[in-house]
Order: sequence, then structure tokens, then C-alpha cells
Amino acid sequence: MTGLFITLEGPEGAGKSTNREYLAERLRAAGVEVVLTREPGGTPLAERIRDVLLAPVDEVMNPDTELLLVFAARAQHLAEVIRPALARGAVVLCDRFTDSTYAYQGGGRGLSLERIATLEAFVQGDLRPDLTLVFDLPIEIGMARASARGRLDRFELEGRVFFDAVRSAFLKRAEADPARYLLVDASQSLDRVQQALDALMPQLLERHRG
Ligand code: Z5A
Repeated sequence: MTGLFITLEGPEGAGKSTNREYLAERLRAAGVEVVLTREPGGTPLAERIRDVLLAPVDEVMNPDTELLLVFAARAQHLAEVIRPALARGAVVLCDRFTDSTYAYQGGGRGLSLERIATLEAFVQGDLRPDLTLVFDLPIEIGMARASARGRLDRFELEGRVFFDAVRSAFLKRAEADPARYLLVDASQSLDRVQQALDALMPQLLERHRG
């Protein structure tokens, strides 16, 4: 068995968390050890950094501060959860990872992609997800789904231009590397989305068997 690192990405309300649970259930039913986790967060310390990143406060957070906090949380998450799980041969299903940094801090905030790549290499070394599912849908549908939850976090308070840039950045990354990324049409009904995930299962089990 080889560890398999799968990330779920996309704009808010795209169904990442819902489908992460669904995939975990399917994989566990096939006898696979699954570690469910998320970013920012995934360890007690990284979850505290998440709180700082998401809480709306009066002081404007400098974009570089935001970028460094995202990678600080990631360093902790990799050391404590992701690398150990992959080393024991588990499938790691992670709700958001560094593609979100390229999309939100790169696309949304306009930070240099080279700077993000430098931090990615520093924090992750050679580790990249084996597979990234990009759940794509029009911004307004995702916002409507997510807003049913109530109080908005610091990112959800951003405007349309920001979210359009985020969505474009995800699409651009997926198009550039079809071997690693699978684009999922998340505007479909949940049943249809999960049929697409079912179709992926044999390939995932095969890759996990090594
Ligand atoms: N962030 C960053 O800036 N840089 C980084 O490097 C990282 C993150 C890692 C927190 O993420 C924020 O961190 C995020 C980017 C930033 N900000 N934003 N915005 P998060 O993952 O916690 O936040 P989120 O993306 O907003 O999560 P979410 O709204 O929970 O989205 P989701 O997980 O994709 O959706 P869901 O919870 O599975 O589904 C939402 C609702 O839609 C729920 O009621 C479902 O039942 C429903 N749903 C799901 N699929 C469907 C379909 N197909 N049809 C109908 N209804 C559906």
C-alpha cells in the first residue's frame, strides 16, 4: 500500500466538505485507512492559526501576513498529520491545500506566484498532492449555498472581483496539469457529482494498491 494524497479544491460552497465525507465513506468501505483533514487547520495549533485567518477584525490583515500564516499552519499540518499518514500508507483527503494559496493569495490578493512557489518549496519540499479534485461552479451558486450557513468569515466578506479571480486561478491550474487535476462540475445535483466520484473509485483503489 502506498500513501495517497488527495486534495479537494474550489470556491466556497462548491461541496468540498460534503464530498470529502462521501469519498472517505466509499474508501473506508473498501478497507482503506482514510485521514480526513482540512486547511487552514488540521492540528490544534494550525486550527488556532485558522481562527486568526478567518475571524473578521477591525485591523486590515496585510496580504503577506496572510500568506505567511497560511504556510505556517501548513508546516505544522504536514509535520503532525499529513506526512505521518502518508508514511503509514493511508489515503489523506484534505479539504483545501496549496492550490487555495495560489487561488486566494495569488489570484484574489494579487500576490506574486513566484513568492508562493518559493514558500511552497520551503514548506513542502517535493511533496505535492497525487490528485486534486477541483469542484467548479459559478460564484453566485456557491455563495448562495454557503450563505445559508449564516455569519460570514473574513474571506466571504470579499467582493465579486475577488471571487472571480479565485475561480479563474483554480481553472487555470487545473487546465495546466490535467494529469494531476480533475475538474468536477459542482453546479450539478449532488447525486450527479457523487456519480462522478463513484466513477473515480477504481482508479483511486488501484493507485493506492501501488
Ligand atoms: N484559504 C486561503 O485563503 N488560502 C489557503 O491556502 C487556504 C485557505 C488553504 C476557509 O476555507 C478559507 O480559507 C477559504 C479560503 C481560505 N475561504 N473562503 N471563502 P473553508 O474551506 O473552510 O471555506 P469554504 O470553502 O467557504 O467552505 P464551504 O463554504 O463549507 O464550502 P464547501 O466545503 O465547498 O461546501 P460544503 O460545505 O460541502 O457545501 C455547502 C452547502 O452546499 C451544504 O449545505 C451542502 O449540503 C450543499 N451542497 C453541496 N454540494 C451540493 C450540490 N451539488 N447541490 C446542491 N447543494 C450542494
